[in-house]
Amino acid sequence: MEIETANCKTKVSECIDNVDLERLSVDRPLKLDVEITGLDKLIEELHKVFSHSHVNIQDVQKLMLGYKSDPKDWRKYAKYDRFRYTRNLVDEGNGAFNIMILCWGPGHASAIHDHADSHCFMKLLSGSLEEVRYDWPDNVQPEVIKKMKRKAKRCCLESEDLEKSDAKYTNGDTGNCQIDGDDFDEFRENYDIKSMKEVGRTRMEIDDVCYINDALGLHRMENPSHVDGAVSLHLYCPPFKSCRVFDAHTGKPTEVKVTFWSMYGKKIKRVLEASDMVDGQQ
Ligand code: 2CO
Ligand code: FE2
Repeated sequence: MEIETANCKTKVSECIDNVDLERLSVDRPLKLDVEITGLDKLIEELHKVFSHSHVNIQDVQKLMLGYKSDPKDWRKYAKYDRFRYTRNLVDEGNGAFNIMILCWGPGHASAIHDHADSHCFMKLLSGSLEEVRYDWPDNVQPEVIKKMKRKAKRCCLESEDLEKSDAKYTNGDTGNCQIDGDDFDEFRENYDIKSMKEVGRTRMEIDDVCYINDALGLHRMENPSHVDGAVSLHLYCPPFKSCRVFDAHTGKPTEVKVTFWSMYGKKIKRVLEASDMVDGQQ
């Protein structure tokens, strides 16, 4: 099935029946056939797109590309912290998605993280950012891959035809269908101490748009400038309240809450919790 028909209104693991996941990464240049005049207009258009039950990934990307960053549109949301990047809620998208502006001070970076089975669209509004991609560590798997393995197992049991189990998405160590995703994680609960494997780097410039989901891997974002801030616009579908961060040296995952620094342009009063002590936002 073509990328154009991939539905990003659902969690990534819920669209695997219809989508060739390798094609979810849209590298080829998109034709720019829309011009969006202002951030409010972009949000209005996104609401229209997400009011349908089926949402094309490329349609969302095209809309985000069609908007040309103008600081007067987003300045009121751009609130920085001295120590780490901030997440500033702009729109709750009727619950189906959310839109936020992230502010990265000089040198600020995220931890390596997943996207909680959601679709993540990102557009650079100011400065520049580097995206560093990683493979999942051997001992941890995203929901989408677990689901594929369960599906492959069912398929094996039904037909006894190992060929059909799509070995690409089953981990070779499982001997194809012997152990399903959850058992497999338990089976290997002792971590292999291995550094996370970097698989690519992309420098984002103003108005660039990129997309990631858990099937495509993990990433960390970094503002490479020691002088300038950077501002990015993010759309997540569905919205999520926690995700996992990964230790770069061991691959060990930790579930962390994601929080907002401000909502609708107003700074949030924060109560310091133990979980705030986890290093960095995601
Ligand atoms: N996913 C991170 C966050 O929402 C930002 S990195 O870009 O996806 O905090
Ligand atoms: Fe991210």
